[in-house]
Amino acid sequence: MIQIMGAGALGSLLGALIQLSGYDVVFVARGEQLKAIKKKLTVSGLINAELKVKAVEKPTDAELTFFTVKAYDTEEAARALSKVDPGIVCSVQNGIGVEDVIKKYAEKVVRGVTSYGANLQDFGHVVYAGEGCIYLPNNSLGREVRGLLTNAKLNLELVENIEFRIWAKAVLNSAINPLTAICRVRNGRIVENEYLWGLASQIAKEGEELMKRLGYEFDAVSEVRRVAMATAKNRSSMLQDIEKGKRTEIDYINGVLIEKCRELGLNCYANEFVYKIIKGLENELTSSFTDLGLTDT
Ligand code: KPL
Repeated sequence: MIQIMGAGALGSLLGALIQLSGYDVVFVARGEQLKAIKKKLTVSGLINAELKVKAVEKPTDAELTFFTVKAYDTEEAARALSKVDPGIVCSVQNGIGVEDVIKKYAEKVVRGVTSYGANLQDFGHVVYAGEGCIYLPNNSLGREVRGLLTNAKLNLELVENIEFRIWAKAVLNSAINPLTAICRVRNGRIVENEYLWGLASQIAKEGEELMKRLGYEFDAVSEVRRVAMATAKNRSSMLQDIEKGKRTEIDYINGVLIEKCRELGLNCYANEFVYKIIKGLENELTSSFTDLGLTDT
């Protein structure tokens, strides 16, 4: 059994792709999303499918659990997993440090990074916006995950430099996500709109400097441009959160970068600027938080 812990946009897409490959999948969700996928899960975009899925509120035993809850839900979801035998827990979340929280509650934890693009169009309806890859560390757990999914139509790649990829993804997210969320634009506009590109490049440069200090060479400005254009039509996960009036993952992306920059005495003004705007928006939009449920990354 393959389990999806947090069947929001990304989780639902991964679960659907795995189930369509013939695997037994259980989707753990909450609230409206749970209600909807109990009836059916619709996938549109790069593929069109309607699936009858096994949808539950509480996690169950599994051989492999994909952990796709929002970064801020990590502790609560990991605690829930500790009540069952989740098998290998594979986090493909956004943000830095989430795997350390899961490790407090689960024995076999592996941190991956994904570039799959998914948007939740409506509860129970995920749009497969971009084919991507799940990068896993080339260690015994990473290899085990790949072994369990050999027949799945899912791009899985074992890499030697997963730490680099985690930081690189966070830097990409730090430049694309807040600006798309603040200006309510799709990813491509970050490059096409010269004012936004000026800011995005500044944020990227701060991330690049930080990564250099951590020992990683990363051409962040070019990569932000490439990823924003490759996902031009995508609405970033932070934009989707803001549009739904939900909390965002800013603390686990720009927040962590800012903390690390301050620790190392590096400039991070552009990151601080967008961080404060997103926190301000969160305060306004979510002053009546009703749903802090398990959602997608
Ligand atoms: O990871 C993403 C996100 O939206 O969280 C990007 C790469 C920006 C794609 O939308």
